[in-house]
Parts: sequence; structure tokens; C-alpha cells
Amino acid sequence: MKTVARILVTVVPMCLFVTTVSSHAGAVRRFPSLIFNHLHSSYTVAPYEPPCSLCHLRGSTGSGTADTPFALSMKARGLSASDNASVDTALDAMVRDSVDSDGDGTPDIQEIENDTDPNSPANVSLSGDVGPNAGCGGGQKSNSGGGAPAAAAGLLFTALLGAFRRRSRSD
Ligand SMILES: [Ca+2]
Ligand SMILES: [Ca+2]
Repeated sequence: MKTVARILVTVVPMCLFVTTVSSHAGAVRRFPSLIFNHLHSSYTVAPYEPPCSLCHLRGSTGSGTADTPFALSMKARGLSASDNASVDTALDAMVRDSVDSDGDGTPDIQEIENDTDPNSPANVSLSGDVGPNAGCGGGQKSNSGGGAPAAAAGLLFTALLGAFRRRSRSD
């Protein structure tokens, strides 16, 4: 029974860690509402939640796919997928620097207010691009952020189960 207790003491904290990491990976799903809330409350702009395409190209909204000019400008000003507060910090820096990511002469934040695309010099609507139905972080690569920790947990559990069985036989 000591072996079982040792394994439980090892497995439970690891599962809690993996669960924490997995839930943390979903933080990006809240970015559109965070962008809306900050721009609306601090600058009285953006009467809508921006679509996922503001930061993600081609409907890929999983981890590591925020690569539009706007997203790169935000990252250059401190945006981090694992830090919700970095959205406000980066937006403030975007306003301060009058960033014009697509070089069409209109700053990004002004484009969001105007409902034009800060990633395109063409005259296209930003809010008209609804993006993936499941929302940012819910696209075709959406599970990659939580999938890796879940797969690691599965491998860890299998390895520990094998060790437990080997020890049970030898006890
Ligand atoms: Ca622009
Ligand atoms: Ca534009």
C-alpha cells in the first residue's frame, strides 16, 4: 500500500499542474472582449468586439497563429498570450505611438473605431469578418494550446500506471 500512496502523492500534484496549464492556455479566447472593454472604457471607441481576424490570419486561431500586422504591433508593445493585462498595456502603447500597421495613413485604433481593417490598406470592414464560429482560440488549431498538456498528462499517466503495475508485481 505504501507504493500506491507514493504514486498518488506523485500523480495528484502533476494532474493539478497540467489542469492549471490547460486552463491558462485558453486565456486568449477573452482577448476580443478585453480589447473591446479597454478601448470602450478608456478611449470611448470600438462599440463592438473585434473579430478574431484582427489578430489571426486565415481562420487559424490556435496558439502561435496571431500574426497579422496588428497582432505583431501589439506583441512588439508587450502583448503576451498568457497575460490578459498585457492587452491594456499594448493598446495604450498603440494609441501613444499612433501605430499604423498597414501603412494606409490611419492609425490602427482609429481604424477599429471606423470599422476598417487595420491589417489592410483596402477599404474593407473589420466587423464584417466574423471569423471562426467557435471564436478566437476555437478555430481549427484551437485545441493545440490545451492539447499538448493533455497529451503530456496522458503519457505521464500511462508511464506511472506501468510503473505501478511493475511495482505491484514485485511487491
Ligand atoms: Ca492603417
Ligand atoms: Ca486599413
